[in-house]
Amino acid sequence: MIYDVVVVGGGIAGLMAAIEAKRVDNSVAVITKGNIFKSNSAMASGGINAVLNTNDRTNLKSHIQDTFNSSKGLAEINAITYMCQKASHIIHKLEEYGVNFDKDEDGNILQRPFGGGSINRTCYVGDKTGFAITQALIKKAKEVGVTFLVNNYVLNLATYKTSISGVICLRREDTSVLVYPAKSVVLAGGGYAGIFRGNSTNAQDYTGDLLAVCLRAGLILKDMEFLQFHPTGIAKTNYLVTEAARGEGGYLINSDGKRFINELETRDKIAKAILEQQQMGKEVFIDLRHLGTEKIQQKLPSLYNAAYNQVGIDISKELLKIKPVAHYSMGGVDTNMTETKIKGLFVCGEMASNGVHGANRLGGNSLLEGTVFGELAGIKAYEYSKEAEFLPIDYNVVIKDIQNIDKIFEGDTTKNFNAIRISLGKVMFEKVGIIRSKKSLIQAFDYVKYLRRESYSLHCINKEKRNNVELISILELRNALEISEALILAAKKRKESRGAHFREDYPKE
Ligand code: MEZ
Repeated sequence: MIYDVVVVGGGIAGLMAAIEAKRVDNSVAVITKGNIFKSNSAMASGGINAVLNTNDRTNLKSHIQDTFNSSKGLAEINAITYMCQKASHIIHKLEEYGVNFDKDEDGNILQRPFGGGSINRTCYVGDKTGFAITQALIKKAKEVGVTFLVNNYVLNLATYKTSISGVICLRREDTSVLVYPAKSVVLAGGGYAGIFRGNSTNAQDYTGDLLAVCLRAGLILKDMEFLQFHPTGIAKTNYLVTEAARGEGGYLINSDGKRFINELETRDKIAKAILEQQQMGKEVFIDLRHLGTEKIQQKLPSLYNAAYNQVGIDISKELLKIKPVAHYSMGGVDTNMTETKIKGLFVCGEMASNGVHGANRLGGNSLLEGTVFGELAGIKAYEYSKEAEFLPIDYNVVIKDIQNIDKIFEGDTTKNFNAIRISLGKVMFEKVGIIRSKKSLIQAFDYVKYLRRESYSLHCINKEKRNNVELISILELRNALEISEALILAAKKRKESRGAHFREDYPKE
């Protein structure tokens, strides 16, 4: 099982990278932790930003400027410019791959308004854009001959001197530790918003595994304090109420029936405004009734069904109660246009901190960033692999991983990993959530340190080697605690308020 290029992650960034890296004469594999249809990319349902006419310099400039403004000055203009300039090319490539963007009668791609955007530039497929793109990319990846290695959990990277030599994985099916040697590797494993379990749109296992892997490999994590809270999740279930609902004209109202913010402000501002309403004892709702059944069925069919099926609300007739939910990590592995300081290792998508989002990502830019930088990572990984050799694997690291897993199987415990996972999510939301302070961060830090100690005394109660869910959960939890610590440390250090990071003890930017 040797591949020229190994890509880790089956979301849009990873799929795009794999498609680009695959040529007739090489081998490319995508490793995924679960099944291939499960990724957070589908979560970005409202659309993907692009200025479609590349000659339109004014609107291209405004996309760059809006992205930079939203980042609160922390983004890197070169990276943003690259992304915005590539947007039109990416949309046409996605169309070629089979993504059927909504169009008007003349065949022009429709674009809806999104928060923080000075013009309508969000292209969409109803309210399931991320899902539609992911499906098309999976199909394309299969067509071009990418191999999918599903249910493989990455434990660590194998490096030789200053270069990548492969990826060390746990095969879930039988708990064996495997090494996948590769000439180059792309990591695109998503972010860490799932740590805020109970208050996150992310699946519960999106807790920053690969960031912890990178940290152990000596890479730097950057901007970890910037965690985006999406203003609107269904209050009871955390299901994402897409920003498209506000883009299409939905209102946010409180329990007095009053609107309290411009619904097309950036996400950081809206999330904070909602929290303030809640702190005043008010409930917050999204009101879509005035849009009418026809428009809702046409533009927001998935939301209509989800609200009805999950909480019994008919959004064309009733208000839907919402709350802000952890959605996206702006922080991640420090990269320079996908490159890292480990030669042959490229990082892209949500797990990368590549300078395009800064302190607050613009809605609709996540699918764009994932596809643009996924494409770039794939090209670079291919080019690197063309010139590179397979390098030796350091089996000391592999043996350590095997011993670590043996230890988790040996011994017994009365402690429950799930209870720790839930209390981590609760503490992170309460103390490191939308509003933070020195006091709350110190409390969270002490608690996370305590949980980290506890996590090292966890063992599998179930000793079965086939598909042991408990084992993966313990490994994930340890990574999540490490990443939580990084987030809290960064939040403690940033003694100011900026974008998604609000310190009540340092309210000024
Ligand atoms: O970019 C996103 O996160 C997105 C499009 C989400 C949404 O509300 O649909």
